[in-house]
Amino acid sequence: MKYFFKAIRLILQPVILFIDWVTRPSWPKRSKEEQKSIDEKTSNLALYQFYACPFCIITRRAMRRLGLNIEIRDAQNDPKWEQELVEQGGKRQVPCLRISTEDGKVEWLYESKDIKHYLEQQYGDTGNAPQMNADKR
Ligand SMILES: N[C@@H](CCC(=O)N[C@@H](CS)C(=O)NCC(=O)O)C(=O)O
Repeated sequence: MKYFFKAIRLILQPVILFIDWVTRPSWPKRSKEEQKSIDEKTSNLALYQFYACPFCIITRRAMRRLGLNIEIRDAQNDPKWEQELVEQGGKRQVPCLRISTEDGKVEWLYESKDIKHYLEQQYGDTGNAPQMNADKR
Protein backbone atom coordinates (compact mmCIF):
# COMPACT_ATOMS: atom_id res chain seq x y z
CA MET A 1 0.00 0.00 0.00
CA LYS A 2 2.89 2.31 0.92
CA TYR A 3 4.46 1.68 -2.49
CA PHE A 4 1.14 2.21 -4.23
CA PHE A 5 0.83 5.75 -2.84
CA LYS A 6 4.50 6.39 -3.55
CA ALA A 7 3.95 5.36 -7.19
CA ILE A 8 0.86 7.59 -7.48
CA ARG A 9 2.88 10.49 -6.07
CA LEU A 10 5.77 9.87 -8.44
CA ILE A 11 3.37 9.93 -11.41
CA LEU A 12 1.34 12.91 -10.23
CA GLN A 13 4.22 15.22 -9.24
CA PRO A 14 5.65 15.78 -12.73
CA VAL A 15 2.11 16.19 -14.09
CA ILE A 16 1.32 18.87 -11.51
CA LEU A 17 4.65 20.62 -12.15
CA PHE A 18 4.03 20.54 -15.89
CA ILE A 19 0.49 21.97 -15.55
CA ASP A 20 1.89 24.66 -13.26
CA TRP A 21 4.60 25.52 -15.78
CA VAL A 22 2.15 25.70 -18.70
CA THR A 23 -0.43 27.80 -16.87
CA ARG A 24 1.93 30.05 -14.92
CA PRO A 25 0.36 33.39 -14.00
CA SER A 26 2.08 36.37 -15.55
CA TRP A 27 4.22 38.72 -13.49
CA PRO A 28 2.49 42.11 -13.02
CA LYS A 29 3.83 44.97 -15.11
CA ARG A 30 5.47 47.60 -12.95
CA SER A 31 8.40 49.98 -13.13
CA LYS A 32 11.86 49.05 -11.85
CA GLU A 33 11.43 51.53 -9.01
CA GLU A 34 8.07 50.07 -7.99
CA GLN A 35 9.47 46.54 -8.05
CA LYS A 36 12.50 47.64 -6.03
CA SER A 37 10.27 49.19 -3.41
CA ILE A 38 8.18 45.98 -3.17
CA ASP A 39 11.36 43.87 -3.03
CA GLU A 40 12.52 45.92 -0.05
CA LYS A 41 9.20 45.31 1.70
CA THR A 42 9.30 41.57 1.05
CA SER A 43 12.93 41.20 2.14
CA ASN A 44 11.63 40.32 5.63
CA LEU A 45 9.83 37.24 4.25
CA ALA A 46 11.03 33.71 3.46
CA LEU A 47 9.00 30.78 2.19
CA TYR A 48 9.90 27.33 3.50
CA GLN A 49 8.73 24.84 0.92
CA PHE A 50 9.11 21.61 -1.04
CA TYR A 51 9.49 22.01 -4.79
CA ALA A 52 6.73 19.59 -5.86
CA CYS A 53 4.28 20.04 -2.99
CA PRO A 54 0.90 21.11 -4.47
CA PHE A 55 0.23 23.53 -1.60
CA CYS A 56 3.64 25.13 -2.17
CA ILE A 57 2.89 25.41 -5.89
CA ILE A 58 -0.36 27.23 -5.06
CA THR A 59 1.59 29.60 -2.82
CA ARG A 60 4.35 30.20 -5.39
CA ARG A 61 1.70 30.93 -8.02
CA ALA A 62 0.13 33.55 -5.74
CA MET A 63 3.59 35.10 -5.23
CA ARG A 64 4.13 35.24 -8.96
CA ARG A 65 0.67 36.69 -9.66
CA LEU A 66 1.39 39.42 -7.11
CA GLY A 67 4.96 39.91 -8.43
CA LEU A 68 6.71 39.13 -5.17
CA ASN A 69 10.37 38.13 -5.00
CA ILE A 70 10.28 36.19 -1.76
CA GLU A 71 13.27 34.10 -0.75
CA ILE A 72 12.52 30.40 -1.21
CA ARG A 73 14.01 27.97 1.31
CA ASP A 74 14.05 24.28 0.38
CA ALA A 75 13.06 22.50 3.58
CA GLN A 76 13.07 19.11 1.85
CA ASN A 77 16.66 18.96 0.66
CA ASP A 78 18.45 21.45 2.87
CA PRO A 79 18.71 20.16 6.47
CA LYS A 80 19.49 23.67 7.71
CA TRP A 81 16.12 25.03 6.59
CA GLU A 82 14.28 21.88 7.67
CA GLN A 83 15.73 22.12 11.16
CA GLU A 84 14.95 25.83 11.41
CA LEU A 85 11.36 25.21 10.30
CA VAL A 86 10.79 22.45 12.86
CA GLU A 87 12.59 24.09 15.77
CA GLN A 88 11.43 27.65 15.30
CA GLY A 89 8.20 27.25 13.35
CA GLY A 90 7.02 24.35 15.46
CA LYS A 91 6.34 21.61 12.89
CA ARG A 92 7.59 20.09 9.64
CA GLN A 93 4.85 21.33 7.38
CA VAL A 94 5.15 23.33 4.20
CA PRO A 95 4.46 25.86 2.91
CA CYS A 96 5.34 28.12 5.81
CA LEU A 97 6.02 31.83 5.57
CA ARG A 98 8.60 33.26 7.97
CA ILE A 99 7.76 36.88 8.69
CA SER A 100 10.26 38.97 10.60
CA THR A 101 8.68 42.12 11.93
CA GLU A 102 10.32 45.50 12.48
CA ASP A 103 10.45 45.04 16.24
CA GLY A 104 12.62 41.95 15.78
CA LYS A 105 9.88 39.36 16.32
CA VAL A 106 9.46 36.38 14.02
CA GLU A 107 6.09 34.91 13.04
CA TRP A 108 5.66 31.57 11.29
CA LEU A 109 2.55 31.47 9.12
CA TYR A 110 1.45 27.96 8.11
CA GLU A 111 -1.36 26.93 5.72
CA SER A 112 -1.23 27.86 2.05
CA LYS A 113 -4.65 29.51 2.26
CA ASP A 114 -3.58 31.79 5.09
CA ILE A 115 -0.27 32.64 3.41
CA LYS A 116 -2.12 33.51 0.21
CA HIS A 117 -4.57 35.73 2.10
CA TYR A 118 -1.74 37.43 3.96
CA LEU A 119 0.17 38.19 0.75
CA GLU A 120 -2.96 39.37 -1.05
CA GLN A 121 -3.87 41.62 1.83
CA GLN A 122 -0.37 43.10 2.06
CA TYR A 123 0.51 43.35 -1.63
CA GLY A 124 -2.65 42.83 -3.72
CA ASP A 125 -5.49 45.11 -4.74
CA THR A 126 -8.10 42.78 -3.36
CA GLY A 127 -8.29 40.10 -0.71
CA ASN A 128 -9.66 39.57 2.72
CA ALA A 129 -7.93 40.04 6.02
CA PRO A 130 -5.70 37.05 6.73
CA GLN A 131 -6.25 34.62 9.54
CA MET A 132 -3.05 35.30 11.42
CA ASN A 133 -2.85 32.08 13.34
CA ALA A 134 0.91 31.88 13.11
CA ASP A 135 2.83 30.60 16.08
CA LYS A 136 4.72 33.47 17.63
CA ARG A 137 8.12 32.50 18.91
N1 LIG B 1 -3.27 22.32 4.75
C1 LIG B 1 -1.88 22.50 4.45
C2 LIG B 1 -1.34 21.21 3.90
C3 LIG B 1 0.18 21.26 3.72
C4 LIG B 1 0.78 19.89 3.50
O1 LIG B 1 0.11 18.83 3.61
N2 LIG B 1 2.07 19.87 3.20
C5 LIG B 1 2.81 18.63 3.10
C6 LIG B 1 3.64 18.60 1.81
S1 LIG B 1 2.59 18.60 0.37
C7 LIG B 1 3.78 18.55 4.24
O2 LIG B 1 4.19 19.55 4.79
N3 LIG B 1 4.16 17.34 4.62
C8 LIG B 1 5.13 17.15 5.67
C9 LIG B 1 6.16 16.15 5.33
O3 LIG B 1 6.16 15.64 4.21
O4 LIG B 1 7.01 15.91 6.18
C10 LIG B 1 -1.72 23.69 3.50
O5 LIG B 1 -2.67 24.00 2.77
O6 LIG B 1 -0.67 24.34 3.54
